[in-house]
Amino acid sequence: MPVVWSDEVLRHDPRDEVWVGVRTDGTEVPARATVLREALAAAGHPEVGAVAHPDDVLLEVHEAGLVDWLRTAWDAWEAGPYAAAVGSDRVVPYVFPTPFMTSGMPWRYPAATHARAGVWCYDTMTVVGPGTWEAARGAVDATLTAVDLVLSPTGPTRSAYALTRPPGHHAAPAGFGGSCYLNNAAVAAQAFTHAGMRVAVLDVDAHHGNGTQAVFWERADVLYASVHVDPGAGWFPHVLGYGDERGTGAGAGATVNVPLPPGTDDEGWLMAVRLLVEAALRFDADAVVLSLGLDAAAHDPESPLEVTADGYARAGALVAALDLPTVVVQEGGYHLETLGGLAVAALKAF
Ligand code: SP5
Ligand code: ZN
Repeated sequence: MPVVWSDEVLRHDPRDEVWVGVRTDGTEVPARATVLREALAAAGHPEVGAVAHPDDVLLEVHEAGLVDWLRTAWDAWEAGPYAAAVGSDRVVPYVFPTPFMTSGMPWRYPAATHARAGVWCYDTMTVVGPGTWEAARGAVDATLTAVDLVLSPTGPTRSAYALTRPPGHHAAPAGFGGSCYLNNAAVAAQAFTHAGMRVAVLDVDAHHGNGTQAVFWERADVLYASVHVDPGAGWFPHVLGYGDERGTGAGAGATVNVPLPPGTDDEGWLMAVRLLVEAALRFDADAVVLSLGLDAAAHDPESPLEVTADGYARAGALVAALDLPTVVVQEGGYHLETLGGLAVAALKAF
């Protein structure tokens, strides 16, 4: 299975996250990509370089305002000048100008970069620094290159893995967060639809992919199906990912959520993965995007699920058995010591 790689993905380093007012070590670190790359190479997966792609598919997934802000935020922060005045070399929002703040009164786009950040970013953990844009955009290029490989009529590959970082599934059309900036999986699915395909996005990250769900909420041609820790039990993204969210309008029934209680292990998790695969079959999908979060694993610091490497291997086998053109997109997974082995296990069956 080709592993699509871009050096750009290493350029984003959150360094710290502000979580509930506490400055903690960043979890979504560049070393994640390095350990994944090394483990997949050692397992014999060939590497393919990402090819630059234009913005067109990206701009079908995200509003231009979000993309423009991400592209320019770091330069604006430096030009501020804020870096010295504020004493931070990362852009972190502190005001969130929600509709509840303006209560129907006129809304203005704020002038300060740190206020604009809160227009587009919905949490305090997803900071912008030097290289954040380049990494997120490089991950999109890696994703689109993986789609090209799978769609190529002469290509020898029916599946490809995009080693994407930062991850993407929490990034919505006009709002980003959860360590995500641009939605790689949604870009892959949208690219497949240009080939006239019906697409099943299967999301096994420990967290609900609220961003991907938002992109396709009203779409009949893309199924979004996710297994994740129950947001109702107090887990990120807190307000979405409940079992009664099923899509609306043309997309009614094309969203499937299987929330699981904290502590769920292989058996319960794999039963849910089977439900996602069955949903893809019922949907009559022509292509699959697998949002491969490895943070459902037992040792992961960001989730309370208890999946083993064997569980990931069996989940990969269930998805591979669909025998459809498949792009695997890397999402979360933060335990550096086990991350590589989990990825190798998940891809074994492809
Ligand atoms: C893509 C993905 O897996 N995003 C997950 C984001 C969830 N993070 C929310 C909770 C963050 C709490 N982190 C505490 C430890 C910080 N070092
Ligand atoms: Zn996650």
